[in-house]
Amino acid sequence: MNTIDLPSLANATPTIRNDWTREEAAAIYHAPFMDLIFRAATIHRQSFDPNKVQCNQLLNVKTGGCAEDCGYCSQSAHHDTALPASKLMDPKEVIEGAKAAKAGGATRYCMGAAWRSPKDRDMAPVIEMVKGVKALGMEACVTLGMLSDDQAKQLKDAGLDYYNHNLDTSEEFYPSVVKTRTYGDRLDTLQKVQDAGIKVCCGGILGLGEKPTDRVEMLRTLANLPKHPESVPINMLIPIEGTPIAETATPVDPIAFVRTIALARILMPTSDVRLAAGRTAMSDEMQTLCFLAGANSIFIGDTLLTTPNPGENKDRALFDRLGIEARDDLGVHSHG
Ligand code: SAM
Ligand code: DTB
Ligand code: SF4
Repeated sequence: MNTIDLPSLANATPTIRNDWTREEAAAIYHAPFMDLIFRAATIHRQSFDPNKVQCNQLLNVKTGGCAEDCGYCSQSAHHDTALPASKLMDPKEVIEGAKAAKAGGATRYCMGAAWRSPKDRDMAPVIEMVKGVKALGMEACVTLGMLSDDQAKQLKDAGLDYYNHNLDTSEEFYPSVVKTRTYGDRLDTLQKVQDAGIKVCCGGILGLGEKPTDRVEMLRTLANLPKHPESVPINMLIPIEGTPIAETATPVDPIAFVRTIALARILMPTSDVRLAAGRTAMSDEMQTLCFLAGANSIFIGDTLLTTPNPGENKDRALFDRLGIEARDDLGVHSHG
């Protein structure tokens, strides 16, 4: 018996809603798997070419020593993870990294700094990085922690396209994951970023010990924001020795992971849904189901921030098996 509405293939207009109820979102997540995937794949095709995947590359521009206590993170100063802390990188080196990423097929360069929030003196070098990436014709994304309105405006003026700031899980479960800030702090920064006119990249992690309801509620919170985040990364926990969550976490059921991707696609039909961290531990078949369920974006390259990623050869082989191509957001090929 179908428990969710199956969309007509003829209906080519996605419906954008910001009023999803708990019950509606939960019913979609728990629907019979075949119905769920069919609905998500149909909605995916209304806005996207299902054979194209958007490619991002990450660089950690400031590693470790972070004042926040996120229970999953290798970079928190609260955990003993054997990751040496380093200073903010020289913008010139960062721009060299972006050039290499562009040559490797990335259209967006995402720069992460392990900060609770940037200090005012950090803004000039970060702005130089953003301008350098933009000068290469790439999209620029940064993730720097909490921002003030003025810092958001400075980043917008520098040409920043996206700001990444994840909710990670539900409001209810959040205090079990992070104690040094609140869900409200997170929502505040998201609002500042949206107000400054920067696109929002916001998603979460599965595998923290959360319940299915926490996954559903996180996505419902994102979908019920005044404006959907343009980019929604869904990470699978990479267990890091020395972090509290790695000690208690149990592996995520791949089918439940795919359900979460499908729910993100259905609730936010025109957003890019990213199959983010954790792909080294996923089979090709699991990643394929994620693409079928509406994931249309990945991180490419050998490393994420501090952990390994599948790398170019593996991803090229997977794309070839599936007939998937990198999405040409920069119009490189159309200009010959
Ligand atoms: N410091 C910034 C912040 O927290 O907003 C940005 C960097 S933080 C590393 C970005 C995101 O990476 C986190 O919100 C989380 O979703 C993801 N992440 C961090 N460590 C992870 C891990 N071990 N496994 C999977 N995802 C992880
Ligand atoms: C996101 O959601 N995932 C990325 C990016 N946004 C910044 C980071 C993944 C980090 C994985 C763990 C690591 O490499 O340290
Ligand atoms: Fe710091 Fe971000 Fe890691 Fe949290 S996830 S400890 S804020 S770097």
